[in-house]
Amino acid sequence: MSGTGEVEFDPKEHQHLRYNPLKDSWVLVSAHRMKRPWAGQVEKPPEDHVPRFDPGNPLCPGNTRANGEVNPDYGSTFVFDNDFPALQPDAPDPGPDQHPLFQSKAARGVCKVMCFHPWSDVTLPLMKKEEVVRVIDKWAELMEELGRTYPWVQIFENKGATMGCSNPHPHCQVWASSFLPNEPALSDRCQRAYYQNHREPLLLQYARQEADRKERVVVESSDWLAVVPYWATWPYQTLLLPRRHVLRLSDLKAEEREGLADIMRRLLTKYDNLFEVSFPYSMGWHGAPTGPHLEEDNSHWQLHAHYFPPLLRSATVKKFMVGYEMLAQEQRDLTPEQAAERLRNLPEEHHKTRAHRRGGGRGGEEDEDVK
Ligand code: H2U
Repeated sequence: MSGTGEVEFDPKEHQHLRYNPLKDSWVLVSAHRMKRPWAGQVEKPPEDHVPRFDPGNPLCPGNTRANGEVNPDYGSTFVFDNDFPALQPDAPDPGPDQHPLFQSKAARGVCKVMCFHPWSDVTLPLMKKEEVVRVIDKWAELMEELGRTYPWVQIFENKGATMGCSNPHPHCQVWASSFLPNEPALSDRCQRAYYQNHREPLLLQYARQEADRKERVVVESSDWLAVVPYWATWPYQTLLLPRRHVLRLSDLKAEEREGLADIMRRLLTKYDNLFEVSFPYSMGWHGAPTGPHLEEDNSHWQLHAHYFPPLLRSATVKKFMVGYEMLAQEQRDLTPEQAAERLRNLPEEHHKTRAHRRGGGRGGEEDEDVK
């Protein structure tokens, strides 16, 4: 089947496929679907009033965790071993099974939880820049420490109940594994193949193209770039990456870490301002594999973070990745350019700070501390 040739193609009106070079897969873009009325599920808006300290919250300073350990009275970041780890260092090998349909392998590792801040009522965009730099330094430290032996260290943050986050305290998780998980393994293959064909890292060339084309840029600085990728699946998905060729978080220089803290705060402030809620998402870092791969040539890799936020139309209507996405392929409802434009045009002052400045904020003493 071919197009009629009479109507000029408009990505906002005409469905089409876009290629994701990091996953070697296609996404169906059908922006005209945003016009349909919504009578489906409505989420509960994210909790807006979180107490700064909750004596019952196991992530707060001085509180007792599930395993009976008492948290120190920490004043910055705090890392502890997950009391319910999905990966443990000493699991035995599953026995061999010669049948190709019943394959298994050993899986070992460690799972850590990292609190970003002693207060439960702040999130990264509401933290001071130097506090965010401390989070980045700790990420880099964990990456280096766990990456000495483990081939993959996944740093990820689930934010908001919509993304399965069980605790409002600002935190992320770090899982180090004895194997390269599916997503980074696919990304590794794709970046390697691109590098072999083009003699330049895929994401370095991509960042340069996006910086020139501008239409999908959300925020940028001399060192960093955040775009809604051309192949984005989630409505307001973004890709955050350095402009310089950097393999891993631990390779970032001090000034690049400061720049990262800045751009993260700008991006996440825009996210929160979009629907004036603490924006839920899952995010995580991808960089060159570690452990035994540290000695290999990983020039095809470029460090980057993926942000996958589920909200689509409002604070209460999210995108469902269900029927077609599960059984056929990923599909999105507004173009990445439309999403980028919306985010780009939002103010860089957090709506809570603005409300506080205008005297209409949450009120009370705590506003003193909204940065
Ligand atoms: P999530 O909200 O992203 O699920 O992270 C919270 C993690 O904290 C979760 O993995 C761990 C949970 O296992 N946790 C502990 O290790 N100890 C506790 O006492 C409570 C929560």
